[in-house]
Amino acid sequence: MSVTGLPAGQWVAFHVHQTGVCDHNTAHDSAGGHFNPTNAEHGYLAANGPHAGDMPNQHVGSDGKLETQVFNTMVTLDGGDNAIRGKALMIHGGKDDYKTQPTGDAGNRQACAVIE
Ligand SMILES: [Cu+2]
Repeated sequence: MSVTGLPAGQWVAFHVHQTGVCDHNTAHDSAGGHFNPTNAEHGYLAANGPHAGDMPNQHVGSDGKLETQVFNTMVTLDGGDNAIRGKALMIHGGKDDYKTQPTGDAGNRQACAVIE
């Protein structure tokens, strides 16, 4: 994945959100909450977490560019309750603290894309 124009030089949260609708005019609220087919708590540090859509924070370069590969074993592309095709990938303006419910206190929604 390669994304440009992000908040430069900082950690940002990265999640799968449950609805594959990215509406920049409403700050991507259209994408709903985190993808969470097992009704878990949010975060790697939560006793009953994480959400299937939780993924590690990512670091954006000083040029505002993020290039990364993330392997999430809690989801599949197609088939089953944990399939994410048609859901949304979201990058936030702040980092995920891996424990605050239900969002990790990750800040606003900077970038959104539908998984095809
Ligand atoms: Cu998110």
